[in-house]
Amino acid sequence: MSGLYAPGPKPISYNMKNTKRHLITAALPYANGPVHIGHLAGVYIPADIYSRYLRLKREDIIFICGSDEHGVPITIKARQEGVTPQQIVDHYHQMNKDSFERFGIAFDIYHRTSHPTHHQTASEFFRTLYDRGEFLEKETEQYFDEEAGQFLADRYITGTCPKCTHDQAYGDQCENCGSSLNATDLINPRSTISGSVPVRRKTIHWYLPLDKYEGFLKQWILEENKHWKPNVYGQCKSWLDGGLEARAVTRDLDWGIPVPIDGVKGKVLYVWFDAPIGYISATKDLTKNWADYWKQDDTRMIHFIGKDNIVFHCIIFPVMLKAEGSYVLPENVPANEFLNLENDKISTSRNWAVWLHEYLVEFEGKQDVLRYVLCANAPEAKDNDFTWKDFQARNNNELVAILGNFVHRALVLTHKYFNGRVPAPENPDQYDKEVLDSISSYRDKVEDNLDHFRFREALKEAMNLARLGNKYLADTEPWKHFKNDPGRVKNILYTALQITASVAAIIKPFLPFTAVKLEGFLNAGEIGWQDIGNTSLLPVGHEINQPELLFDKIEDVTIQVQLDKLASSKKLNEARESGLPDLKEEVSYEDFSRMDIRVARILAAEKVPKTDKLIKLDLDTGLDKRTVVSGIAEYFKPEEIIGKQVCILANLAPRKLRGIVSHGMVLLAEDANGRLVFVTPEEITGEGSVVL
Ligand code: B3M
Ligand code: ZN
Repeated sequence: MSGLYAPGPKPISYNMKNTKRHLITAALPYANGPVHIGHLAGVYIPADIYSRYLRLKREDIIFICGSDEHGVPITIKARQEGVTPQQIVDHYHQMNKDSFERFGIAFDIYHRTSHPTHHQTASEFFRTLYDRGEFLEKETEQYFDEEAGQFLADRYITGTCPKCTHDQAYGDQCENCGSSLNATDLINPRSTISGSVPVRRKTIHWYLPLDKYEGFLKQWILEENKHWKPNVYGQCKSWLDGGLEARAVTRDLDWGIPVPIDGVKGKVLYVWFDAPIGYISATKDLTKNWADYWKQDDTRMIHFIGKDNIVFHCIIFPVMLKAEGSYVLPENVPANEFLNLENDKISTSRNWAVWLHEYLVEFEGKQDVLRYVLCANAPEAKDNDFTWKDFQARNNNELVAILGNFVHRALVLTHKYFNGRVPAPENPDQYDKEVLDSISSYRDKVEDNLDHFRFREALKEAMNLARLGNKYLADTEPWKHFKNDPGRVKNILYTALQITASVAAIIKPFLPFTAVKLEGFLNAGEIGWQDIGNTSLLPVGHEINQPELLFDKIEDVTIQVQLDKLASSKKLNEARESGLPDLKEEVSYEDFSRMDIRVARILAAEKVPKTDKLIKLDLDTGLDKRTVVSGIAEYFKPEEIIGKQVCILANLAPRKLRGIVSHGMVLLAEDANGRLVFVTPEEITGEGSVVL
């Protein structure tokens, strides 16, 4: 079973029933970092479950995603790493695409917004609105970093949020209260490039007049979309109650889609203008029938997103689509809240996360365990917490003890008593019949929950079918009856095997890898969604394969490794907060060995006149006598250090300090508060001893 991938996307356009076609989108992750469990629980797992479910029902559905490759977060990352933005997006696009695929997130296409199709689609979209006079052209004053010589848009600027006073709000959004902001709203703005206080400069931009669409939005959301999730509806309502303003949809940046107006240079489309158009571009590159999905009224467009994206998908993008006029609007936007990790906010910069690409290596073959835990624990109505202990408990007590145990017992007993062949039921009793009759009701409950985006409940109902099987075997105890009543055991295993076959289908949207394995054990080909509840799915005499374990127990040591990893992130974060600098970049042994570090004795010491910090030292290095100037006067009195042995970097190129030539450098240890002590040999040793 190694190298097993989830069943991939099925060919599109089944169109078997005459129902709506579904256009399912999942937020395009920024290609500036890897995907973590917060993204998965919030967006990709529910979106994938939903898409798989619709495919299983043979609906006409496409599932769209891709990398968001523009915007300031990308350029900031590139600047930090000293590479080009294109190198950053190439790296993370490939990484995230691979991780999603290996994790069984079965997109029909994973596109990217640096793709020419997208540049063209987004430019045309802008141009249509521009030509129609939809935008306001305004000259305003924007913040400009004089040191960096550039305008500061979005994440290039931070300051205090005017709404909630959070002091790390960005120029486009406050992540604390979710408000969407203009850079000029920030209190105490600072440049994130140079740290300097920016000045204002005049610049021209194009604005989308959201205020003009307030009436439309109020009618469409507040009246016609009352069925949206309360968290989504509530956020939209508070936006609309607060009143909308025109929003700039262009920026003074050099990374992005150039503003398609003649004579305009150095300006690009705002990332949140182009990114959602990425859904359209992706569809174009997926199918030549793309317009059916985007422009026909019988399309059901569903956006899966996290709560920080609500305003963009419920207000701004719909206004863009409405203004353009030929596109459908979303039918629903089932946004989730946030997932925390071990009681703390997931954070990339603090390395407080479980990264998907690492999980896939460290928990090879256990994709479904994480899929299960993140769905069972999804932040559907409120923020929720992921803990490794809960991960372990859900694996051991639910996947192993309920699902795995039931399936294993049913299959192993069939091999033991009936040579792996489905036995013929003989006079089934009331209990057998009731159990078989109830199977289809589990499908109904799963469907009802999935239809309403209640993924946790849906998963619970799917697991309840395995629970039913487990309870049935525990109640009927076939292992006790085989000797005296083999006919009874035939009924029991016949029933248990039929449940198992339905289990294989009902878990498909949630646990696709496990479903494939289970189908393999049952040797019955693909079991369809409509087959759930069919009480003769495995015909009498059908031969099943030898089963393996579906799940194995996760031991404490495995969990401890993960907890230790988080503990080291915590320690590092605390060290940083206390003022200790980060570790420097790795050096080779050759680099290190070029440093000539020696033990020397201080022969004489005196303060350098007219300075606060400098002391002039005369040293005996064993090889020579020399002068070194050191910035230690705040911590040591010259007369107290004469005679001491210290370590020095002896081959540092001479430097002139206050007119004195310093030949080398005394080594000092500086703590988080800036206090200095000498690095000295632990015992007296010969001058000139080499530090290795
Ligand atoms: N890249 C923001 C995010 O990853 C953004 C989503 C775009 S969806 C069109 O949260
Ligand atoms: Zn705020």
